[in-house]
Amino acid sequence: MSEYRSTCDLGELAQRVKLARSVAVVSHSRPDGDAAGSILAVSRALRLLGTRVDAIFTGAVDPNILALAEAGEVRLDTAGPIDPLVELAIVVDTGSQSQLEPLDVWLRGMGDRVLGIDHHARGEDIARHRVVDTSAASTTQIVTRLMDLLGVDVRSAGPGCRRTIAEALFVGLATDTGWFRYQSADAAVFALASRLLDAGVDRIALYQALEENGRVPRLAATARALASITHHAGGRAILMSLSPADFAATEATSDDVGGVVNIPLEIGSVGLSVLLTETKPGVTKASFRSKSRPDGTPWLNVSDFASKFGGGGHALAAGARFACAIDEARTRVADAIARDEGLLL
Ligand SMILES: [Mn+2]
Repeated sequence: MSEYRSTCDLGELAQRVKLARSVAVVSHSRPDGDAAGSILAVSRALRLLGTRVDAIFTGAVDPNILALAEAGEVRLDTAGPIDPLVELAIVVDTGSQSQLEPLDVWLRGMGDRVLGIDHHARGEDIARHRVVDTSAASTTQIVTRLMDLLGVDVRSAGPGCRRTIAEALFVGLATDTGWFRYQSADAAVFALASRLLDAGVDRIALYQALEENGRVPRLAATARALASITHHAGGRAILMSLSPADFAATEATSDDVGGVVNIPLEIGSVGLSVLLTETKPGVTKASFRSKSRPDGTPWLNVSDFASKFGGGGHALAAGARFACAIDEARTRVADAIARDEGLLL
């Protein structure tokens, strides 16, 4: 496995994109705001340039995320593009083999015709030609630079689509910075936000559509997650879990509990929050969240912490998957916290 870093610059990437007549744009399974925003921004721009674009969302897609796309703009859950003449694959917001699993066979078949645009610190050699900028707050921040290199006006809507490229870029920027609260929301992020608001983005409507549009089962599931809290590392770490029985009893799905992992960080003395969910028997997902100390450094780099379990992400937000039931996963995470307790001081 080669090191996960840029293998070319964005200008070279733009040249390759310009030459392709047919591309597929993909990202990780269960796309979040940045994955979906990046796919939509790139596909809207390329369609404007006359390129044939297959925009693909894989995995179970949160309905609020799906609603960012217009009818017919993206295809769901597929092993690859319908068009066999696709010349280029553009992978955005991930370089992780496990997150691209539904597209694995097709991507391998594409060989060196895979381009990557990402801001994660870890990944595999899937996109031979890639730009990895870990200083970017969102992948859409890098995609904006690509738009500028392609000479595409972000105020444009996609062809046959009322929604603009700017809106898709903003969604990624806003969601990946916790709506401009995280450490990553620096002056460049606010400058880009300003540019996108100038381009007509309705941030209130987007906030409501994404963050104030939950389903009722969220409340009961949140109550169960909070009731499951155990304190670790002298109270500096919190573990929560939602078992298959919890999901069944509350009629909630994993989409309904997005952001619940952040709640314990509202407590001043808590620097690590973990939520474990078992939605498929024998498969447990862990979400890890930390927050900044007053000096700006993370309480705990949860990307490093998640990598102990084969996961990854960002310094303050990361995840991992366990091939075991929730109780065993909970024990493994609690043991790792106990070993790492010193890091949380
Ligand atoms: Mn991202």
